[in-house]
Amino acid sequence: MNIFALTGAGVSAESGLGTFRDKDGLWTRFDPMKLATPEAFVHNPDEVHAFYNLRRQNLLSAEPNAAHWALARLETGLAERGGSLFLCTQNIDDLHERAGSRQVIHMHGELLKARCTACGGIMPWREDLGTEVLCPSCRRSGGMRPHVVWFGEMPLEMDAIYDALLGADLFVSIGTSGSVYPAAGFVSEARGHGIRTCEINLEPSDNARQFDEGRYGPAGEAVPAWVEQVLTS
Ligand code: BV8
Repeated sequence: MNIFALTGAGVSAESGLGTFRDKDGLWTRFDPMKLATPEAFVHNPDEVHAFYNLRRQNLLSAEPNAAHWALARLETGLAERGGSLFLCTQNIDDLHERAGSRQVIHMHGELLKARCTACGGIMPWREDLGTEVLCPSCRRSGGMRPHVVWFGEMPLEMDAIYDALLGADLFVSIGTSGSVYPAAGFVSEARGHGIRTCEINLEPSDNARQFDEGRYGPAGEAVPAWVEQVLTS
């Protein structure tokens, strides 16, 4: 069986990384239009850097949770049965990789990578970023930014994502509110191609009615239970 899994902030919530739209979520404390857009970076680079520096430091002290470990087991288990897991995450953390997932597509980029807007270089980055930081490749300053997709920017690897989505037997959406596009549109793409759909979330998302099946509860419990069922059925 070929499964396409889309994950969102809810899969990392039990690792202590904030979600965006929950009660005390990030976007309830910070304005995404002032911190997660290219315009914001041009007008307030120091504020944008401070926002991502804080999140990068939080990430370095976070650990994967049972949901991340279960998805890594699913990838191995499906491969052993001649199937595949295509893991597409909206998250910019590296918790899927740290739990052992080998194929992960970060459609909204990665917090532990930096990109130079002068030379286009992309590099691993674990320290704070700032306007004074020199690009290790071209040695210019002022152009280093988090390698993250902001609102209004093109998500990454969209061709590979749509190819995998339309070739899947099952589309499962895990820990996402279904409020950011184009990711929020994947479920209707899947349905339009007769692909079975399942939502695993703390509670029904805005898109819940578009799913054939819904499994609700904390990802750390609901995802391992679902993976166990897939691998033993
Ligand atoms: C783009 C990185 C053009 C930065 C983020 C229609 C079509 C196309 C575009 C648009 C459109 N309408 C509007 C747009 C523009 C915009 C958009 O969607 N705006 C929204 C606000 C309406 N989209 C864009 O700008 C995108 N780019 O469109 O380019 C294009 C179009 C088509 C094709 C190609 C190009 C770029 C969007 C990317 C923005 N960057 N993140 C950063 O992280 O700082 S978005 C940000 O929100 C996150 O990355 C995440 O991806 C996204 C969604 O958040 P969720 O992951 O769902 O988190 P949320 O808090 O919302 O929900 C958490 C869920 O978990 C909840 O349901 C909760 O119940 C659940 N939960 C909580 N705890 C648990 C749990 N579940 C299980 N267990 C728990 N313990």
